[in-house]
Order: sequence, then structure tokens, then C-alpha cells
Amino acid sequence: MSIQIPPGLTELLQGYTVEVLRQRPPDLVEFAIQYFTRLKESKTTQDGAGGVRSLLPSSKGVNFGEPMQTESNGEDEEDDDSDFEPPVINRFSRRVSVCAEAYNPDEEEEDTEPRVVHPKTDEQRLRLQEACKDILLFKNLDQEQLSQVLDAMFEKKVKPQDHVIDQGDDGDNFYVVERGQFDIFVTKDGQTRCVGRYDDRGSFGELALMYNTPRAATIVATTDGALWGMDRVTFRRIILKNNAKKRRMYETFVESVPLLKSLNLSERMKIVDVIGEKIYQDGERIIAQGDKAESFFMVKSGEVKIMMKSKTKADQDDNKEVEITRCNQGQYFGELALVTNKPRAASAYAVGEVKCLVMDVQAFERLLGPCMDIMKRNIVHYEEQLVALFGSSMDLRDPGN
Ligand code: 1OR
Ligand code: 1OR
Repeated sequence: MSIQIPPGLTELLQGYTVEVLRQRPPDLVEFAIQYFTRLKESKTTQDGAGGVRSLLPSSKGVNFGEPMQTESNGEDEEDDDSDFEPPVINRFSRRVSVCAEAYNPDEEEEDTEPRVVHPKTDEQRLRLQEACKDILLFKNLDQEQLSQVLDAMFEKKVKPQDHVIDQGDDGDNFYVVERGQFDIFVTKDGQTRCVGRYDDRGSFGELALMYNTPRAATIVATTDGALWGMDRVTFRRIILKNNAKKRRMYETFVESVPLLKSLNLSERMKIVDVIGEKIYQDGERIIAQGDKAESFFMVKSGEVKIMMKSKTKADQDDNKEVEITRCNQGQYFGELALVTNKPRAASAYAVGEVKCLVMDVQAFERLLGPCMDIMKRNIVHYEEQLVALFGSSMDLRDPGN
């Protein structure tokens, strides 16, 4: 008796097996549900009413000048979704975006492609280094990768009302803000809302390049400004490769963080993709009470001391701080100011060497929505402690008190 294997079954199971081997998920059944759901979604997108997105380069992109060398845009390349690789059933029908450079981050083969290099003056390079020093996506790069990134970046000046990115477009570049203000607009159900702003710092445009998705937001300059751009090919070659490493490094840690327990695997991996590791030495101040808040922290290792300015008159005169709590491995801090949209309510200091995983405010809002209830419950708890410690008159939402 001959057994008929249905067409596509082998590829389907092979694709799943390869993903399991690459990502080593802790729960094979949960991973299978996510994997096949996403596979179905990606097929529906291609077959659905929206059809295949334009295969022609977007004409909206601004021309920033030609690099000295560019990488080839091979025709038989396939898109991927960061580390998520559904099996290639028909590699051409899967192609949903023009900018779909093939890249398998796990391939360790020698990289012989020509590099993108935009020559810079010493003055430009110094400005570029300064603008990039706090960029979280660059934090885990080694020296060689960082210098390739800096070589590939190009300067772009903007004027008020310039659209740097338009929601729905294909992704061309990733941007680092050197100076200027940029509003973030998101259109949903026909309604456009301003959901945030970059103010003289930060970076944007990584999502479309990481996940091969259309641009998720529109970014408009509201002042004169300066940006540093990185082309899609360099971004994917260096940042995606590094993200595959980050997923392996932080997967177990992120699973152990109680706050993130309610997230599924793919949501947790999206967090890993955008976090950067920062190391602080003993006594170093991580955040300062009263400062504007830009990031959220999870303690990867070591201990963090949270201190608040004392409320007694004599202590206030010497700017004395009192310790209110400590955070250890797996705990988080720095959420309060992001949730309340107020300055930092307390300061945080490293006790011994501390490693933190840091997320910017935009990623916090985008990815931690499902954890908001837990954070809000803890904030109520802070308020109760505050009353117990300092009496009733202080309001956490007014840390300048
Ligand atoms: P991109 O390549 O999709 C637009 O191009 C960029 O805007 C995007 O990458 C992010 O870098 C940036 N949701 C989606 N993208 C955002 C958001 C955002 N904020 C900044 N970007 N949200 C706002 C969070 C404050 C969520 C809105 C519901
Ligand atoms: P942030 O963004 O305001 C300081 O920056 C962080 O310290 C804050 O977020 C919290 O993550 C963290 N009150 C205020 N902030 C606290 C507290 C706290 N504990 C930790 N943080 N408590 C009440 C003060 C008497 C809690 C005491 C156990």
C-alpha cells in the first residue's frame, strides 16, 4: 500500500522544525500555535484583497546622495521577518516588499559584500559619534560592527514640515536624531493622532527594516533638524545579525521577568529586539529625580538603590536623599514617569556593577501595553508607601515637591 504525502506537508513541517532548532522555544506547542498562526496570516496578506504591495521602489523617498559603494539587491532574495522564517513554499509569491534583501542572521559565513561607506569630515564624525552614543540598538555591537555602522551613516538635514517617513511606505532607512523635534503620527481607522515626539535625541524607522512591514507611523519634523540615516541593507546585515545573538542571550532572562509573564513568546522577542544593555559602575547614577524620562529599565544583574529627596526641612537644605527601596535581578524601575508623563519621582544608583536592559519610551508604549495593569497596581502600592513614609501631603505625580 502506498502512502500519499500531501503536497506541501514536508516543507511545512521542515519549516517549523528549522524554526524550533533556531529559536529553541521552551514551549513547543505554544510556539507551534504562534508559528502556524503567523504563517497563515502571512499567506492571507499575500492572497487577500490588499494584494501584493508595490514591487517598485517608493518614489517618496528623499534622495540623500549616492554612497561610494552599494550592495547588490539580488533578484532571488526573499524577505524574512527578523528571526521568524515561515517555510518558503513559493519564494516569489511570498515577496511582499520591494526591499526584501535576503539575510539569514544565523549564517556565520564570511561576509564579502562591499560595504556602504559615506566619507565624513572629522567634525561630522564627532557629531555622529555623539548622536549615536545612547542609541540602544547599537549598544550590543562590537567595535568592528559599530565602525561599519558609523561608516555607512549619512547626514540628512530637515526643515519644519518635512516628512521623513510616511506610514504605509516601504522601509528604506533607519534614522538617528542628532537635533530637532519630530512628531510621530499614527493613522488608525481613518483617524490620525500624534502619539509622541522625538526631542533632540532617539532613533526611529527600525520596525519596517526589522520585520519587513510597511512603515508603522509618519514622522514629521517640526523644527529645523539633523538626522543620521543608515540604509536598509547595512541595517539588516549588522543590526539583524546582532538581534539574532541578542535573542539567544536574553531569551531565558526575559522569560524570568515576572512583569513580562503575560506576554507571549513573539511579544517577548520583540522586546529583546529593541532593548540595549547598559553597564553601570558602583555608585553611578542611573536616573536622577526630577529629570525628564526617556527610558525604562530591567535589572539584568546586580542591585539598584532607589533614593528620594528627603522631605525634612534640614535635609532638603542639604539636598539629602533617603533610600526607599532596592531592585534586583528580574525587577524593573523607571516606569512611573513614563506612565504618569511626569519627571522622575526618585533617583536610581548602581550598588556594585549593574547590568540593565533598557527600552526607550516609544518601545515601552508600543510593547508593554499588556503589562500596564501590573505596573499600575504597583504604582498604587508606591503611593501607599509614600504616605506611610512621608505623610499624606506628597504626590508622586509631582516629584518636584
Ligand atoms: P517604522 O520603520 O515602522 C515608523 O517607521 C517609525 O516610527 C517606526 O519604525 C518606529 O521607529 C517609530 N508605533 C509604531 N512606530 C512607532 C511608534 C509607535 N512610535 C515611534 N515609532 N507607537 C507610539 C509609541 C509612542 C505606538 C502607536 C500606537
Ligand atoms: P520613575 O520613572 O519615577 C524613579 O523613576 C523610579 O523609582 C520610579 O519610576 C520607580 O520605578 C522607582 N516611589 C516612587 N518611585 C519608586 C518607588 C516609590 N519605588 C521604586 N520606585 N515608592 C514610594 C516612595 C516612598 C516605593 C517604596 C517601596
